[in-house]
Amino acid sequence: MKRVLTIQDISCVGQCSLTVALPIISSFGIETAVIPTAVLSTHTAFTGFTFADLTEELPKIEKHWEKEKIKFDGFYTGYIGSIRQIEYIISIMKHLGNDKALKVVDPCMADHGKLYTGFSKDFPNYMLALCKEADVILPNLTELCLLLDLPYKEYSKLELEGMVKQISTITGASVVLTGVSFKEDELGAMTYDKTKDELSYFFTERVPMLFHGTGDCFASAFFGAVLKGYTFAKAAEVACTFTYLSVKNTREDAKEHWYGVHFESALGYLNSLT
Ligand code: PXL
Repeated sequence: MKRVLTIQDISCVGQCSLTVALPIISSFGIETAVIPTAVLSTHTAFTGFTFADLTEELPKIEKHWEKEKIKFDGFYTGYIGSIRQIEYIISIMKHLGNDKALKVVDPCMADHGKLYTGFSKDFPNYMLALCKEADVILPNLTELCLLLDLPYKEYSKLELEGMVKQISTITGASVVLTGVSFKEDELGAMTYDKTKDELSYFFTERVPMLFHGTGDCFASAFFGAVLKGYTFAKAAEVACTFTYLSVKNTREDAKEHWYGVHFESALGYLNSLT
C-alpha cells in the first residue's frame, strides 16, 4: 500500500483542509499521514476563529520520522500556517520522500481576487518558492495571478494558456488551473502536463453557487488519482467530477452549509474507481 503525507491545517469545523483530505485520499486505498500546520476552531471565512500555530512542531516531527526511517510516496501541501513553515516543508519533502515521490502543492492562499484573512501581501512570493519544489501545482485563477504578479481579472482562453505555461516555466511544475469557465453553464479545469507538453480541459455542469473548501476536495481527489496511476489530465477529470458531485449534493442545504460541501456523499464515486 502506498503511504503519503499531507501537510495543511485542521479547521475543526469548516469541511476543508485536513478534515476533507484525510477521508478523500484514504478512500483511494492509500495510507495517509498528516502534519497539521495549525489548528483553527473554524476556517478563516468565519469570524472570531481561534488559531494555534504549530510551526515549531514541523522540524521535531521530521527529526522523529527520520530516526524511525518513515518515508512517503507522495506529498500534498495545502494551507500553510506561517512563512517559516515553507522552509520546514521543503526540508520534509527533501528528506522523507521515497525515490520519485510525487510532490503536489496547492498554493492555497486566496480566492475571488483576495488573499485569505491572515496572509500578508508578500506571502505569494514565499508560496512561489514552495511551488518551485513541486511536480504539480493546483492554483485557482486568483492564486495564479498572485504567483505571476498579474491583476485579477477575466482573461481569454489564449491568455490563460499563456499564463499556465509561464508559471510552469517559472516553477518547473505541471499545472492544473481550477475554476476555469468559458461558458456560463460549465465549470472545470485546465491541465498543462509539462512532462508531455500537453494542454487539456475538462468541464462539468456549473452549479451556480459558491461554497468554501471545493479547492481542497479537488486537490485531494487529484492527488489520490495520480497516486493510483492516472495521468494528470485524467486525474483532473476525476477531481472535477468528484467536486461537481459534492457541490451538487450540497445544493439543497446551501443556506446552512455555506462553509463547505457534502463531499461524503460523493466518496462512493471515488470507491467505484479503485
Ligand atoms: O479551503 C481553504 C482553506 C483552508 N484552511 C483554512 C482556510 C481556507 C479558506 O478559507 O481559511 C484555514
